[in-house]
Amino acid sequence: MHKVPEGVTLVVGLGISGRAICRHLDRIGCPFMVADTRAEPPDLESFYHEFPGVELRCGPLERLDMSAAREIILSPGISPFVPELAALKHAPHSPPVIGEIALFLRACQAPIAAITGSNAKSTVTTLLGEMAAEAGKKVAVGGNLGTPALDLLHDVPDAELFVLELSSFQLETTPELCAEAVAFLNLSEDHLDRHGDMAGYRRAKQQIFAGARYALVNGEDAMTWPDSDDEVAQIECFTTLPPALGEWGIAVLADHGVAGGTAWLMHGSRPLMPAAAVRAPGFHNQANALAALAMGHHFGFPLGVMRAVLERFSGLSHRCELVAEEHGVRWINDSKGTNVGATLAAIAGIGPTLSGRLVLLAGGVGKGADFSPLAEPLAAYAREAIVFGRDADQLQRVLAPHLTVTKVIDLGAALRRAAGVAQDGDCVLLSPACASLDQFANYQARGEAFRDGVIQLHNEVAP
Ligand code: UMA
Ligand code: ADP
Repeated sequence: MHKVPEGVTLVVGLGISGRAICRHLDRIGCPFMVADTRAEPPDLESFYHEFPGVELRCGPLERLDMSAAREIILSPGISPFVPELAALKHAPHSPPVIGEIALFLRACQAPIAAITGSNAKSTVTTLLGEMAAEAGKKVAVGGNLGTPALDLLHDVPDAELFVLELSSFQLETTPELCAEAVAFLNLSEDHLDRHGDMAGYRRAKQQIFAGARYALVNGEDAMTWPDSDDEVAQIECFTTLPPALGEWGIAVLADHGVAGGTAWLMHGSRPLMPAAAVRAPGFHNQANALAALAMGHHFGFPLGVMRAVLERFSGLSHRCELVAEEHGVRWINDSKGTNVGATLAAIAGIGPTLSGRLVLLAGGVGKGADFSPLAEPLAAYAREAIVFGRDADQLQRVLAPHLTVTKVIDLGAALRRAAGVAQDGDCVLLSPACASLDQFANYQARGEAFRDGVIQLHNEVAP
């Protein structure tokens, strides 16, 4: 068995975060070595180039004696509950095990705004980051989205505010975040293969509240509320319903001459902006806008500045993104719909707007989720579901009693089938409700394959 040398910090994981951990340790002059449980982690060559002379051990952790390490720092993709790491907790004099965000906190000097939830994290993080920049703040935006938190310390050394998207994996290994403001946006099934069950998944996300001064939670989703009020100094909630005093919500205000009135985003009884002025499409993006407004308000950003951001931000790539509209059929890329909750939001957002029906493309790695909540909305709005990837059989079993389901081998075959069945007024929607990793490098690669495939299909049929 190989032994981690006495007093050396062990970095576990050689992905994006692992490399950011290494760069940080390098900068602060802390000796470290790296382990990755995979036999061949990706892009080894660039690691050796960036960190010449740093020891790397690949393969199962059981082959590594970690007991003499000074500290063990985990990447988010590796669970602190794997037996080799869990065992350390009970051994006397064993090294502390922390995650990359806990390491970040030791060096971070500026306030933190942290955002978690099963869906909408990236959208709200981006919106809040843009609001901060527009309000003249020197802001660093990243975490689970874009630049890893530790790299932000180096890239934006004079940051006045860190806006961080944090996943359950990152929060699980962060005991005391102590953020200035946090948002827990929603909770639906995801990552059950890692956390075991919903209780474990929620427990990890609840760590966001530890020591927070201000917390924003979802008034319509009690799973996002903290278990104990003691953890947070001030709590507010957002909702898509008319708000009570102090809440952030949506209300229809009477208009002279307009039947039914106009929907407004509100703070209590104060109208903030017409809901239709939020440029990102769909009702769910109005909820996201409210969350960003509430967080921005806490930091004192002017309403005019925040409105300007919401009026111009059209949404991130791979989230309900219109790729093409040909022969009356819309082709929408929602490759970031990697869980059932996101796909439900896409169906609810797009289905009612169509003169035709949805053709849903779904499948990949289901992460232990229950697909049955998809059946009812698909029966209401879909012409057909075309399923592919590792958990296609499971999707087919759950959906087939409710609508036509066709199983195909991959996304390319799904696109060809969709082109054959879609009719005028329909929308072909890639919103897989699954991770992509069985057939693609990541969700971006899946979304790009969809976009390229759609363009190719249209070139083939063009006269
Ligand atoms: N892995 C091993 N053995 C190891 C280390 C990792 O098998 O020793 C596997 C993991 O199980 C995982 C993959 O390698 O399947 C990547 O893990 P990682 O910790 O190296 O991941 P990074 O490349 O550092 O990327 C992570 C986030 N990925 C995960 O948490 C799985 C990225 O979010 C994030 O952008 C990046 O850090 C920077 O912070 C991606 C993601 O899918 C978008 N996140 C999940 C989500 O949003 O649902 C949580
Ligand atoms: P995350 O970073 O949490 O994955 P994103 O902003 O990247 O969040 O969006 C992920 C998926 O969730 C996309 O498919 C998007 O269309 C969908 N989505 C966005 N906002 C919401 C919401 N408020 N509720 C449910 N799904 C949403």
